Amino acid sequence: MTERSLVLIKPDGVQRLLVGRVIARFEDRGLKLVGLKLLHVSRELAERHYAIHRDRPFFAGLVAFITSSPLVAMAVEGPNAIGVVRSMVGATRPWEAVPGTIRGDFALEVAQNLIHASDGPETADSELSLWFPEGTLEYAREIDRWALAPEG
Ligand code: D4T
Repeated sequence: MTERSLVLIKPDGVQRLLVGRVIARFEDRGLKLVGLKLLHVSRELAERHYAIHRDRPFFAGLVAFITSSPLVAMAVEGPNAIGVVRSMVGATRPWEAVPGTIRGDFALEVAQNLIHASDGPETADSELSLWFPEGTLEYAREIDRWALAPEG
């Protein structure tokens, strides 16, 4: 099933010069980039994105962190993209993330865990509308006749 997922490379990823390497992992896997931008997030957008954590003790720190410096927002598409991306990202607590995952290879702290990815279809839909209100792209890639099963 073709899905779309929102991925954020958080400010620590941009500051640590890891943007290209993280994007390359998704490209290497075969996922299609259908949205990509660098932005300095407003407090309002950060609070809406993390609304589910509003009552958690780490909420204020989380919003402060994600608004502290630019981040990269991207939309990726592919078969079972939501689960595939989550498994590539690794566990929320980086010390539990398996080596080979993005957090398992590049992160140590939960507050600076480098990356966010949608955790289910409903979340993906609402996050994509929040971060890409202008919509995402549709286009064909020549490589897909080698990387993906034919439709139908
Ligand atoms: P995000 O949403 O950033 O992709 O992370 P996860 O989906 O993997 O995990 P989450 O929603 O449970 O956490 C959101 C965000 O909060 C930070 N955090 C989390 C924190 O600073 N302290 C904590 O104890 C937890 C659980 C890290 C990610």
